[in-house]
Amino acid sequence: MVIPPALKDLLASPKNVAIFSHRNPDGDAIGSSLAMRHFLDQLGHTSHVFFPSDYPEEFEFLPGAEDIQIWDIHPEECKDMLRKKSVFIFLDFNSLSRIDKMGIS
Ligand SMILES: [Mn+2]
Repeated sequence: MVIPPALKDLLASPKNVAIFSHRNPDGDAIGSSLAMRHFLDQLGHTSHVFFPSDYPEEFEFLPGAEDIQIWDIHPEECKDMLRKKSVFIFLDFNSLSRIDKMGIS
């Protein structure tokens, strides 16, 4: 994998990372978010995946799916966790409005 220099610099020391994807997450949102989480964790970072709304049951088997944070279900817990994050990664967005309520809180 080729990592852009600016991203490589950012991730040169351990970071606490939030990974976001869109409301009504589909397979590409879930797969890309969890893959990014596992990649970052392997590099020694701490990361969590945040979705505005829940994902379909058919994706529960994916490694790490049980640890995805759902804003609609636990907004206060999401806020507490997000306050500690210093790097924010957005995956599978064609419009930032799809972040829904997470964007205005
Ligand atoms: Mn998608």
